[in-house]
Amino acid sequence: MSIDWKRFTELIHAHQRFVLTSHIRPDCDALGSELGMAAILRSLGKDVKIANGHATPPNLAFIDPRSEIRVIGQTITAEELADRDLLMILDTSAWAQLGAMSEVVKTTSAKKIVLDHHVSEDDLGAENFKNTTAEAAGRLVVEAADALGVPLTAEIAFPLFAAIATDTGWFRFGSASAGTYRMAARLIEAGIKPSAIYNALYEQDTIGRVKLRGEILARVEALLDGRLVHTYVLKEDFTKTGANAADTEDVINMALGIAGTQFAVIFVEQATGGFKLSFRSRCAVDCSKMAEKFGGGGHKAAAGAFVAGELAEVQKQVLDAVLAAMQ
Ligand SMILES: [Mn+2]
Repeated sequence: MSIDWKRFTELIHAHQRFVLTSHIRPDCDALGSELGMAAILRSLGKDVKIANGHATPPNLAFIDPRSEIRVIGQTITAEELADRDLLMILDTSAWAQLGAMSEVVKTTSAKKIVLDHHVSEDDLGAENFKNTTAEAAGRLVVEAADALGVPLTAEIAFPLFAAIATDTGWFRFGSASAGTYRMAARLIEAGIKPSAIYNALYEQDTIGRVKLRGEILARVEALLDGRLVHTYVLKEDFTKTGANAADTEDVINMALGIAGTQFAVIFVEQATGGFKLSFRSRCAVDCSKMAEKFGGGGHKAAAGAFVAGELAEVQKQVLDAVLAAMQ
């Protein structure tokens, strides 16, 4: 699906007061696309506000150094958006993803447009500018700048580089094409430093998190000639390392980095007892089906559940079920 940029630019030129929004649980593509688009529109003399359904998570605050992004009902009201004549939805086209902004989207008298790369059947009452083959919404914002004849400045390029870099897993997913690298090169030429963005995104661990990761990785065990790996975290590990429960996220993905691994399980002891399980799969075994056996759920490639009991018994129960599914 290709975008009619002529129509898009007509709509931009025909309006003056913009509000940009994106999805809840905002990621770097959502936030970066909003900030990049805001800078582009301001360079055309437009009045731009940004309002989301959820606050920017603290680990992504670096992308918005002037705290331009507001949260509806918290740092901006619906009344303050009443004078907007164009509402642009970026990086989503699903009602369920708009959170508290869905009420504004439903009731606004502004012209509505969607600029997105996701597949969705929802009718937001907007004119759609979608390219579901784009690796990131950030790409579409760069294309919008080109269509509008706006030169890329460092202010425009910084959030858009972060958007494209993160949606492609720092340019390593299958979605990262030669065109992605060419676009990244243009953004770098506009005056941004990828190393600073990488540092802000991926080099912000606490010492506690690194130590906790060490404990978890030291306990990795392999079964079925390495096709199945598992490890665990105990309550006392958190006190010992000073890490918190959220710091166990991603360690399971490191276990999947072992050559030959097809399925990984981590057992995380909960403060009130019992274990939270996380499953990761890159084989035919469906994580969501495995999680459902234990009252949990998720997706094919990643899922979770909770099982009460002591470590040894929980491990046996869960690993027996995984082994049976993998043999
Ligand atoms: Mn995206």
